[in-house]
Amino acid sequence: MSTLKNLLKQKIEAHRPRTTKLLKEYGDVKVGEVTMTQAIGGMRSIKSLVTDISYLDPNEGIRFRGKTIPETLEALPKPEGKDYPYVEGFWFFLLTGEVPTLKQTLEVVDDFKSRSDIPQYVIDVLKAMPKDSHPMVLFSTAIMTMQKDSKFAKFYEEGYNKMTAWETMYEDSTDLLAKLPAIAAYIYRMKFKGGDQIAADKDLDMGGNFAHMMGIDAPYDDVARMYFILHSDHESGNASAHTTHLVASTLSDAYYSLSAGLNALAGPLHGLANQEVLRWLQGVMDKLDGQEPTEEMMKKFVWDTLNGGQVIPGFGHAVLRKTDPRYQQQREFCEKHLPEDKIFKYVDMLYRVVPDILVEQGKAKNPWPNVDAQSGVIQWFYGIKEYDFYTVMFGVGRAIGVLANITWDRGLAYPLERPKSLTTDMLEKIAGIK
Ligand code: HAX
Repeated sequence: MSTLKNLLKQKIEAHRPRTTKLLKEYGDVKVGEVTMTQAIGGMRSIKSLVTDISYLDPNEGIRFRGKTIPETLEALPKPEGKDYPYVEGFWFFLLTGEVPTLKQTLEVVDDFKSRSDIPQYVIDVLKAMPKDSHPMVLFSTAIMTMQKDSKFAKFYEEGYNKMTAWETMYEDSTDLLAKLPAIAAYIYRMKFKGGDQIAADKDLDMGGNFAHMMGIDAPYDDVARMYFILHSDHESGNASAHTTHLVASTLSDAYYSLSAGLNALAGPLHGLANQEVLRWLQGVMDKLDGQEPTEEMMKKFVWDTLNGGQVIPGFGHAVLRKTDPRYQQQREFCEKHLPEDKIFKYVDMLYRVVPDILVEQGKAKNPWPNVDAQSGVIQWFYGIKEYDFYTVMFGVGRAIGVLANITWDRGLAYPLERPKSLTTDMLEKIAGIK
């Protein structure tokens, strides 16, 4: 058994009694209450999910295993001469809560390499898909295609055991993660580079290899490492994480679950927002016909968008009430590597004008930028101008978080998810108006 799997086994076994005690001895203790607004309004903030992998504070932003983003990036081992850590070490950290040594990290790097080949049938299916399929459809389909190889599904068929079920979930999750960067790069080059594929370089780590297969030079390898880590996990309630968890709770395997989660990520209010930011900005630039927008012009575009009944992509959040630290991290990268970039300047201008306008409009509870406001700019700068690919890269990152979560879901034997619904009549009776 690998060091990571062995440590994970110890962690899961040590954690189980905590969950069992809470359930058996404190099962009736109230965690919170549900208001009418929450029942009708998308279950905002109802405390009904449990994860120890990350926690999202409305003001501070995300902590992975108790560490802020800067602390996480600082603590994890990095490839020599690089600014951002190995994604493989981050996977170890999310799963176990322990910062791996370089040796432990390199063991995961090797494990990923041994699992990273994409089956030929996946390529055949991708090539057979309609040419105008969205990259997220291709990505999600590629994952579904591989379900036939699920070790968890086989384990279930051959005699399921609740205590060891996490092991095959972990195996499926690792198989998937190891393959996702190559699948994503394949989709990109098939769809946008005339099918001119670049073979993986088995000497490189996950981030380095992704950059290599995309055909983009350094420091894009660091962009990939940063991007995958920043987009990985945002606790359990966001649509992609929640969907993955919900599907996994039916004892579906990691392939079905992740594919479903990615379909949720593909919505414009969620992961697709990063392509929408660039699309919106392109619209602004087209209207200006090459002219540099002033702040006054930008304000007008923002108001026009709001008055047209649309949201400003990249701003607002269901939980956060301050600027997203994932936005800040990417902004710092831009300041270092692309301070003079035209689109970065526009995005920065948006940062100056949008919050005040959203406050003046008085609807959005959080007027500040989220992760998606900044991420497209970096991709555009390094040559990925096909913005409908951006959510696929978000998806590779998000997979790290949701797969770690469903492995733990199995480890702690979380049950089938099944909230209760009411009718409008019943709500009216509860409100005392009927
Ligand atoms: N522009 C305009 N209006 C906005 C807004 C924005 N950026 N953000 C929120 N609002 C509006 C909402 O549409 C809502 O209006 P109605 O009352 O007319 O329905 C009102 O403000 C209250 O919304 P809220 O409670 O502040 O926000 P929600 O929890 O309902 O939604 C969203 C959170 C992220 C979906 C929302 O802020 C939004 O649509 N933002 C733009 C899209 C975006 O950037 N999505 C990516 C979010 C990060 C993420 O998940 N990435 O994957």
